Amino acid sequence: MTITITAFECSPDRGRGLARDMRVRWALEEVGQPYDVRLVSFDAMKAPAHRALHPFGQIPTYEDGDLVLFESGAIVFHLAERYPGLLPDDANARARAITWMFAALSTAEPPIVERGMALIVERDKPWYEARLPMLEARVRARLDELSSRLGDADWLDGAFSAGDLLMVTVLRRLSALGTVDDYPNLAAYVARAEARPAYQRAFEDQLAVFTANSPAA
Ligand code: GTB
Repeated sequence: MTITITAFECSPDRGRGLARDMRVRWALEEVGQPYDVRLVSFDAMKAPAHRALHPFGQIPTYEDGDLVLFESGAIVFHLAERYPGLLPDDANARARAITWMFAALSTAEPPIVERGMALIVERDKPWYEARLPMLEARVRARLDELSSRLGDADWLDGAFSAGDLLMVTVLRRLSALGTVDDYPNLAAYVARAEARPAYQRAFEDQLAVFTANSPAA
């Protein structure tokens, strides 16, 4: 049975690998599992057939035989548990890597997404300029802390793990703003992850979807 995930038919990120199917594609490449991608339109995402897979009508989803999952973090965790390559064998190191997965999604990602969403949906609102310094400060507080912890290490806790995979996808959400460039060790951390062959395969695959389906192609 081939694993099938869902992704945007035409991603609003224009192939920059920022939509959350990217982290699932990358994890699948890291663990060496082949997969199919079912592309969905915004309308299809909200239709009953897709909502049966994803209660919130979003991408990505994951299907493997009888197993249906949603939430990119849960999918990456499932892959990391089922296949070798994304979590250490040592029990304590594994627990720490899982901690970094949660840190990426529940501590680092919220202020970064909030900052990005403000740019997209609030830029023309009267409160945008007043709110911006607070949103920026929240993002930078997290980046200061993450940068301090990473120091000059390659990865967050020993070998590359699912924690790094998720953290890098979160940091990449800031790429249009250039904020991470103010933190040389975090910029190098993201570049190190992006140089991984598994990342590059995943990135090229999602970009190929955008290129094929965009009107300019
Ligand atoms: N918590 C869920 C998860 O991690 O899986 C969040 C899933 C989610 O937000 N999915 C988005 C979606 O389906 C796509 S990734 N949105 C459609 C909808 O809710 O109706 C979010 C995303 C969208 C666009 C960009 N971008 O353009 O840069 C980046 C990320």
